[in-house]
Formats: sequence, structure tokens, C-alpha cells
Amino acid sequence: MRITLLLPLLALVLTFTACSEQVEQKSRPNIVFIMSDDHAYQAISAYSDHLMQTPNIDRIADEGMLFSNACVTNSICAPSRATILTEKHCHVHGKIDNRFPFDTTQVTFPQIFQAAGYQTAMFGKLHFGNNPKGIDEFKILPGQGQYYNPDFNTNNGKIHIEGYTTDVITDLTMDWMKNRRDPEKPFLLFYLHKAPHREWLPAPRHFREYTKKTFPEPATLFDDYEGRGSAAREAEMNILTHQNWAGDSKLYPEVMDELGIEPTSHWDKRAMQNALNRFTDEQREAWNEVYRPINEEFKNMYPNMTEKELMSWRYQRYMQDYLGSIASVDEGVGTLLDYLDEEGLTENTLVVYTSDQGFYLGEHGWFDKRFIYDESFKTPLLVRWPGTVKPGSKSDEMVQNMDFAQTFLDIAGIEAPSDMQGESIVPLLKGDIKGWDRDAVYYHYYEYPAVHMVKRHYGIVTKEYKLAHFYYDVDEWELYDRKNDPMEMQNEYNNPEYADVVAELKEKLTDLRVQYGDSEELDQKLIDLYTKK
Ligand code: SGN
Ligand code: CA
Repeated sequence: MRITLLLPLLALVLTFTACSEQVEQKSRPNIVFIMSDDHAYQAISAYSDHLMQTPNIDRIADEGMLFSNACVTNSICAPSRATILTEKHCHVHGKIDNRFPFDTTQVTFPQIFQAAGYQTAMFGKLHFGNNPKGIDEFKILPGQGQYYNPDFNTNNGKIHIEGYTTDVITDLTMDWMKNRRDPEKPFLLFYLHKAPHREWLPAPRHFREYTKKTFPEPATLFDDYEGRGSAAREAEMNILTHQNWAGDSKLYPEVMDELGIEPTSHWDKRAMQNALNRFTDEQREAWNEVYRPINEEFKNMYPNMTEKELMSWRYQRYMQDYLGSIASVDEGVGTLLDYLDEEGLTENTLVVYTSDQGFYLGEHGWFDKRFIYDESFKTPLLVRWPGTVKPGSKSDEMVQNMDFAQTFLDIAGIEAPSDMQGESIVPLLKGDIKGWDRDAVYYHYYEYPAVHMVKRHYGIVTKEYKLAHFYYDVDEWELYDRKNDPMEMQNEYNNPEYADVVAELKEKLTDLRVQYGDSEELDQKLIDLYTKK
């Protein structure tokens, strides 16, 4: 008698538990992390539309939040990615530059999500020296990857796919979303673009369009670095003097020879040849149809061009290819967002768009990144989370690429490991400014001497000021007044009017170094390792 009564009760309890687990599973938000490589916020129309329109990326901010002071801890590729995966500063996770190895026994946040029952997938460019851990299905480009007809490392070995890489990455992502994602389980998806990394090769549909455009020059294109320190003067990032003629400006090697133009670097001609060698006949034909006339025109103009005209020409060439390669990224983001709508996933999915760091688009005459100065220190950050983030909202808080993992763990209701060094930005997403107490961030760049010759430096940045110490082969301090000198043209470090600011920031910087476990001893140890003393 008792057993017959108990059995249905037990069944009910079991059914209820199963149901509530299902409800629970379903209501845990999905996370879509979209990151491109070297995408400057200046090239996203949600930030500024003076260069191009990015309607699909903008949609994330229109329906969510745009961060105007999002920044990185170290403006270079692999270190930024290791910081995102571990939520630690570079001197803690050890991947301080593109060369140092990453200790793969460290916990990366996808492993935590996988263990908590999320399905995890990753497509595109990871570039931190290893395959990812904690990912059910990955297809990632080896190293820097290629713009055309890419190879991928996968859970099941290497594959090769013909096509334009940005589109291929979108297709792989959509294939997983449509065909292998389990709709009953929450997911963590990494959709990671190689574009617009150097050497900026757009898809044919976009180089046809963008090579016809002319872009406004930045006010500091002809910067003479007066008012700054030796680091800015000695960096090798100038568009006129340090870009490759073949690899970057897309001059044909034989045109360089004809004009007597010396290669800028030992890989100048090879960079272009390697890319062209991968093309199919059809891709090469489309390329030549557009780039041959540009070369012909340049051949005629070159003998009479002044340095200033040459800089302007190279800037336009750079922008046409850089922005043209972003156009496919924007289209891909649109494809994914549309799919989330069609499947009714939009409401319960957090979507993030970011880059591994910012980039110079001719500001200070530069390309590349690395510096603590704004264009490379800041990174785009757009976040959509319907029902929580107010559409069209903005934040100028100092958030960092070190905050992603804790934010994602927070929204998924998973406890974050106590040694993570970032903070959840959920209070900001909820518009709860009182729940956020960070007023300064710490930055440290290491890769020197190396390509682009940006000196080692660390610093502190608040909404108002930026204080940086350049060291190793110099001992120079720089202070910038971010409100009054947004283009960072005048180092105020020795200006007596800023003496109090300098003293206060130096103290805070010392505190931050202690808080995050960085020190002069560690700086020296890493220099010794780098120079193999
Ligand atoms: C290559 C690029 C550099 C770039 C580094 C690091 N040169 O060396 O311009 O700074 O990668 O980029 S290239 O001519 O080979 O493209 S990062 O994004 O991996 O940090
Ligand atoms: Ca990068």
C-alpha cells in the first residue's frame, strides 16, 4: 500500500526535478563572444562614422551598450588573448608578448563553462600559441592564419577550406549553430575573426568597392612627435617610412623594381607574394583587375610626388584595404545576429563585440598598436543583453579585456576562481554605477626590442589622466591630460602645474603594481629572460 502510493510521488518528484533542471538549463544565458583582430574603434560607426559604416556591429550597441573607455592590459595579440582566457595580467599568466610560451596547465575560462554544462565552440583566429581547452568543437587558424583559402586546426586534425577567410569563419560558425548545437543546452560561442590584421586583404566584392573610396586624413597624420618622448620618436610604425610597399601598399614587386623603390623590410615583397601564391586563378584575376590599374597609376605619379603626397597616397591605400577587410566582418556579424533572431535566441543571449586591441589608422602617422596611447590602449566594446542592458546606453567606465571571464561567469551563475584579477561588469550592464568602484587601470607592454620598436612601458590610466613609465633602454615618464589633450600631443610630466597629479598618480600606480603582483624585480627578470642572460 505504502509503496504504491510512494511510487507515483517519486515519479512526480523526479519529473519535476528533471523539468526544473531543463528550465534552469534553458534559462541560463547563451554567450556569443565576437572578437576581431586589430579592429580600431575608429572604424566602427557606432563610435564614429567618419571612415565607414558598420550597421551590423552597430546594432549590438543600438540594442545594448557602447563602452568608450574599454581598454586592454597590453596592446598586442597573443598576450591580450591569454588575458581574456585567464582573466589575469600578462606578468601573472606569463604570455607577456607574442613570443613567450603560455603554460597550458593554467585554467582558461571555457573549461569552467564546459564543466558547468555549457556547450562550447570556437571558430576563427585564436592566436595564443596553443589549441584551446574546454572547447567541444573548434576550428582555429594556425598562428596568424591566412586571408584566402585558409587551413584550420580542429579537434580532429588539420583541414583546408577554399574561400575568403572571414566568410569561411562565418560559415563554420553558422554550420555549428544550425547543425550541431544542442538546443536544450546553453552555449558559449567564440566567433573570432582574423580581419582586419595586417596585411589587410579584403574580399573581391569589397576591394572593388573600397579602392574607389577616399578617406579623411587624421589631424595628426604628419605628426613630428614634438612634445612627446623618445619612445614615440623611435617607434617604427610610420605609414610613410615603415609600411611595406608590396606587403602593405600592394605595389607589385616588379613595379617597385622599375621605380627603384627599396623594400622597407626583408619580408616586404615576400608578404605580398605569399598571399598571392595562395589565390585560386579566379581570385588572382579579380585581384589583378583592380590592383594592376592602381599600380599603373602610381607608376605615372611617383616620379613627381612629394613626401607629403606619398604619405597621403599610402594612407589612402592603407585605409582602402584595412576598412575593406572590415566590411566582411560586419556582414558576418549581421548573418549571426539575424540567425539569433530567427531562432528566437536573441532574448536569452549575451552578445559581445570586441577586438584584441585597438589600432592606429594614421593617427600620429602610425599603423600597428602596442602603445598605451589611446588608439591602441582602447579597444571597441559593444554588449547586447536584452532585458538587462538598456538599448542605446553608453558607459565611459574603465573596463578592461581582463573583465570578460568574470562577467560571463557572473551572468551564468557560476562561481569565478578567486585568483582571477578582473571584475564582473554586470553592475555596469544593469546601469548600477554604484556597484562599480574601479577608477584606474594598469597597463604593461613588453615586446622590445622587436618589430615596430615600441619601448617597454607600464602605466596607470584614469578617465582624466594617463601616466606611463618607459624603461629598459630609457627612463622616461609621460603624463597626458585625457580631457584637455585627447590627441595626446603634449607630455605634461615636467609641467609644474601637473606636479600634484603626477605625485598622486605615481602613488596609485605603485599601489596597483603591488595589488596585481608586478614589480621592478619582475620587470628585470622578464628582460633577462627575453634577452637570454
Ligand atoms: C606581424 C606584423 C606586425 C604585427 C605583428 C604582431 N607584420 O609581425 O605588423 O605587429 O605581426 O601582430 S606582418 O608584415 O608580418 O603582418 S599581432 O596582432 O599578432 O600582435
Ligand atoms: Ca591583434
